[in-house]
Amino acid sequence: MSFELAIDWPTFLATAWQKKPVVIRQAFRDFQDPISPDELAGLAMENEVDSRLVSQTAAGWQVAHGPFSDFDHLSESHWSLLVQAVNHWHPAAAELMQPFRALSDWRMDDLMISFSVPDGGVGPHLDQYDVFIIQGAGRRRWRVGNNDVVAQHSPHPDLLQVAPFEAIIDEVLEPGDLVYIPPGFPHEGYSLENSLNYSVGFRAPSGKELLSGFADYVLAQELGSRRYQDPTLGLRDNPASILTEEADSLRAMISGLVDSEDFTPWLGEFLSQSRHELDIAPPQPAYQEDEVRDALEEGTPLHRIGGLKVLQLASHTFINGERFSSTVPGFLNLLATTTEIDAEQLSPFIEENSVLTQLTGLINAGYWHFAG
Ligand code: AKG
Repeated sequence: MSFELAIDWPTFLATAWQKKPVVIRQAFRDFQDPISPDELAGLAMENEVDSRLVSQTAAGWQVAHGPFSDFDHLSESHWSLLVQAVNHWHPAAAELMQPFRALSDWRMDDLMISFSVPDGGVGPHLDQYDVFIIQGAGRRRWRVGNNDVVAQHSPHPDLLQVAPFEAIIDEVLEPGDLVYIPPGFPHEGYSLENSLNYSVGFRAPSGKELLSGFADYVLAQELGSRRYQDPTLGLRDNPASILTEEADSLRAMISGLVDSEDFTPWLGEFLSQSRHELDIAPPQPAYQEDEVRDALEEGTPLHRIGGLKVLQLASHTFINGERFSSTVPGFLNLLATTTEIDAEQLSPFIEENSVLTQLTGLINAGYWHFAG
């Protein structure tokens, strides 16, 4: 199943992206849910899948974390089941991410799917990332407030909410409608009936995440061992003072590392790591190169596993935190741009031994698999 998103991207980027929330009616015409509530519940029973059940009871807000063994105790209203990174585990649901690739793979986080019964929701909250919430089956009322500074509180240790807010958007979404919400805009969704919602999230790293990630790389690669030097040291009036030029030299030692040629490979490795567990299942037994060639010659397409990040920066390609290069122009570009590769697309490259070796390695790592 493929999804066609009716959106005018240039207008959306100029007027809404990171600026204001908007509702787009019938963004997906004749929307068909790629997953059923039962399948979603099944995923929430799996150990590897991150899921939670949020409910509102007479005793207040409750949160339970998956994996769940059953859902028999649930009432008919006031709860939502939320499953993260469904695109990693459910190929049909992952297709819903495709139209949003227009905004870049590196910013895309995951597809969170919620199933809510009447009055189900996680309460008023805000996120630190951009989200497109698509309405699947059922109808849900979405309220979105302005991005004034709003205090957050925890009605349950695992739930961060904001106080009631005045809505700038207050609409009931129907299947195929979408609401886009930039970071920091409070929002809440309440189901009018049993409903499915699909949240396509775009996450941006914070300065502290970047700094700490780069610091880990500096340590792992044993970079930055050169020590501060001061062969022109003079005498000073105040022995306690750190002179401005000394502080500047010390700062330059840090910025020099960031400005060095090590930054680019680190950035590619860092950004190509997925935040959520991947469904990596290396084939047993491993493929031999001639078996890969035979399968391709028979026309079997290759699928990339859901959520695997394949990014390109400068002359490098990064796959799941690892840097790759190839002497065959176009091969890694094909892997980066296409999530399903047919044998014909690979045919210009596959006669190269280095390509076959690299591709076989990636298949044996569990990153790509033959369809079927
Ligand atoms: C979000 O993705 O930010 C949401 O608020 C969705 C929550 C839900 O689907 O209940």
